[in-house]
Amino acid sequence: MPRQKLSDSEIAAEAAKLPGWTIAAGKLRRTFTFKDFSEAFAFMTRVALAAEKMDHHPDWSNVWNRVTIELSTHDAGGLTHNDFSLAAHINSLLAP
Ligand code: H2B
Repeated sequence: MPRQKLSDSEIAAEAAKLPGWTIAAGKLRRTFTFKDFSEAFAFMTRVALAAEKMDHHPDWSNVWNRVTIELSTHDAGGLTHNDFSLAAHINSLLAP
């Protein structure tokens, strides 16, 4: 049930498996810093394509070389497995 809201203990267990992300105001959050704007925007393009494929979209902002991503499931009003799946996928985009 990917869009079922997770409990606090489920969130803690999922978050422990997800390097780099924090829980802030009920959302998963991570800031990524790149060499310059082109690299930041290239990353955003890759995330956008993955998000569209998953039909699960980030709340995000970009300031030059920085991209801040917040994930939550709007339809569920909280965090679901979809958020953790997208976050793990975003991490995998940056894996060496
Ligand atoms: N993205 C996120 N983050 N949360 C949602 O609840 C959501 C979404 N719902 N992308 C999707 C689109 C929904 O609106 C469509 C109709 O499937």
